[in-house]
Amino acid sequence: MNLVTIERHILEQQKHFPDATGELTDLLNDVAFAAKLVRREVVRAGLVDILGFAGGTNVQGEEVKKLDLFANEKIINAIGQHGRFAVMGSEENDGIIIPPKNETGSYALLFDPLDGSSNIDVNVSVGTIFSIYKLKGEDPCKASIADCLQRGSEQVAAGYVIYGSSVVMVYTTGNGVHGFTYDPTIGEFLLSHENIVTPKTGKYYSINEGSYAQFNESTKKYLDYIKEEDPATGRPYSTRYIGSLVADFHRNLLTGGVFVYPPTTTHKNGKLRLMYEANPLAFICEQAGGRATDGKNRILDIQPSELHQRTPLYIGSEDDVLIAEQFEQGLR
Ligand code: AFP
Repeated sequence: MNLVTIERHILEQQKHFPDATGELTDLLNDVAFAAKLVRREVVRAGLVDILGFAGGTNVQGEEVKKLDLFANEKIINAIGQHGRFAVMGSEENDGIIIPPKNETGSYALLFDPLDGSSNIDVNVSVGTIFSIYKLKGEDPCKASIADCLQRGSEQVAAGYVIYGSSVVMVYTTGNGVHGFTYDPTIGEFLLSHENIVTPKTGKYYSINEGSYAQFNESTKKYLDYIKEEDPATGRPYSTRYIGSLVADFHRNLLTGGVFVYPPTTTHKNGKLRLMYEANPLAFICEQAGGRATDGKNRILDIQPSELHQRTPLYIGSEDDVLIAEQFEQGLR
């Protein structure tokens, strides 16, 4: 059996980029290491006294669980200490983070330490999502928020780790999408899903339909459409909604389907974060042959203006996303 660890795969991928210095390879390995630390705590969540609310709210005004804080600290410390990133941004932090020894870094890291945190207490999958950009300027000591606020199309790598029935890390550096399953007996992520290609159409739609009353008429029409009986177009689709974006996205990536978080009356620009959720998953989705938009524009083309910017999100199988978009644009 030819076992390929994530470290080896990342190193092999470097060969596709003749100008690579190896720095990005080290960065991805740092992220994989941090994911192992977070995994260790996530799988023990029921055993140790870290369940429940930390008592505060995060910058999005949401309740913060202790495990979110733990994951955030672990990632900042494990990754920040090597001086490879000049600047970082986390969904849990209001502003940018400048790691100590950042003077040698030439990259910016944006991450959501534990996505789907309201699922922690009930043993449902959660995940870490990350996105890596090259600094815009030459001097890492001058790294600033501008290095974080780049279009998604500027990402040099993105990925996520899903802590589910097994722990899986998926990443892209713009040369396909690759997935690795964690083997706890040897402490390694092993290649399990090479070159993931998402189906062109799927059979699942993922949306929080409980918010129906808050949707606009276009979204309501789309939901009526997707539930209609029409065997020729594979309808009705089945609903699958976990409430952890990373888990819903991962399932749809492998099986085909569409995830929609549209504008609502309470979240006029959608709920999900452009920098921490939509951009990294859009990069992965496109690399796997899928599509990701805000209903009108390609996610990766959106010029961000703030770190915690929100966006509507239509992501998944190309044909399915196109149909959802057509409804959103009033073309159907
Ligand atoms: P939490 O981290 O607060 O659980 O939010 C998860 C999330 O950002 C994303 O992972 C889900 O897809 C989405 O929110 C669920 O939102 P709704 O509860 O509004 O459906």
